[in-house]
Amino acid sequence: MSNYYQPEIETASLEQIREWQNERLVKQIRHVWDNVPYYRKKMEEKGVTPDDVKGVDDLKKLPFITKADLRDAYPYGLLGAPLSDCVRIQSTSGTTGKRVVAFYTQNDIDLWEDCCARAIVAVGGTKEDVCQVAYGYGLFTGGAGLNGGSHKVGCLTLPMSSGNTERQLQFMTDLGSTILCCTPSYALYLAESIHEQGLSDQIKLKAGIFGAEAWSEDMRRDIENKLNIKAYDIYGLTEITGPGVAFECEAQSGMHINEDHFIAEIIDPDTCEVLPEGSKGELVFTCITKEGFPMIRYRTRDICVLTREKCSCGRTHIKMSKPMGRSDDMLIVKGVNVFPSQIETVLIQQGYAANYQIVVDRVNHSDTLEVLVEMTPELFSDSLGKITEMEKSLVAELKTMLGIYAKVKLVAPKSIARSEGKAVRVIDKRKI
Ligand code: DLL
Repeated sequence: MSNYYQPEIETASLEQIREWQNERLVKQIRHVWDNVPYYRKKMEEKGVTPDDVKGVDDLKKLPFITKADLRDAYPYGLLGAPLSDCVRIQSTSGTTGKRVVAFYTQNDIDLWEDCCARAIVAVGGTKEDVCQVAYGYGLFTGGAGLNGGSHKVGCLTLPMSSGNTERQLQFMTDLGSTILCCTPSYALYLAESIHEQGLSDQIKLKAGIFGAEAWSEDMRRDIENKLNIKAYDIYGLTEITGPGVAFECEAQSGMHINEDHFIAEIIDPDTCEVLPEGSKGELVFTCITKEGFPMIRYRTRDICVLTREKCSCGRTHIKMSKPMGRSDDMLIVKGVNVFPSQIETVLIQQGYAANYQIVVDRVNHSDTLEVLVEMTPELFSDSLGKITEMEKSLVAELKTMLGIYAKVKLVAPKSIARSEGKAVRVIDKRKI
């Protein structure tokens, strides 16, 4: 068993976890008060001083940090360590507004890579594995995080980055990759390409670590069947480190949050009230060990549920559900809340792959919803003369799921533009 299964940490008692969190939180709050004027000002505005924070129970007294704060403080206003102690930046993949730039000291990189190493070990990774990292490298955190984690576990690491599918498949077959790390949409794309090229017999993959975008349980099953592997979820965000903030274990029922580094809360996104365990709401993180970019009560906008139920893997750290959407990009179409994951569920249940694009527009003051759905090659070759019928059937299923009419257009396999990184699922023309 690798060093990066850390039972003394990962299976610690709740009392022990709280003790670490209390001690580290108090230290972190004192540190930002003394060293980060932006935080001090926010705390002063709320009438809180470090003396008011004695442990996790006092977290709720502290102000939240949002993306708007990151924009205000861009680029250096939230630095928690001297710039000369920072050794790296990473940045978000967002296309609008200013990018988020996060700073890392060497300790930050170490703890981040430890978290990713834990994720790899949790899917059965050891130094005998060949780990193909097909997340983007560069400013995006996916490649860097899993690459570092893979090194720490001692896997043979293939730093492929995303894209160049031919090369991915060549290395995967020639070097016998056993673990694949990439976005779930790219995993599906690779699976389709493997199938088309008749390479299934030459693939040695046993597990995949997929995250960075929303994917449903149906999509998990689809990937598992197509690649004949176990598919595990991994969650994270640039502001908090990157991938590895939380990861799935063999139980595949929620992701353990690395609670020795991050304290998680769930709040009501409208009232900001802290909700009890088991409630659905917005996830908020506080970094208690990070130095360069120590986020305090950062509002992720991701909607999920936290549970501290006993896990069959033995880990005691609290679990988060798959994000069920975002408090800010949930679509409201004709007054109805629409989550892309609902549409995905219908498509997969109807035998389509999760390759789709949702286009929302406003015509004559009324919202329109259109779903472009890529056919699988099998459906495509079988579809002659049946397209209208197939589209009608999807319209009916979507109406049942969403409660509103969505126009459906079936398109040829691989005709929806793919970034080969994160899939562009939604085009909301009303905002342009
Ligand atoms: O996506 C970090 C990452 C890389 C996670 C590789 C997992 C694997 P950002 O680009 O900053 O960071 O985007 C963060 O992506 O707030 C979520 O909305 C979404 N997200 C990340 N992981 C998942 C997941 C990386 N497993 C934003 N399921 C987050 C659903 C996810 N959404």
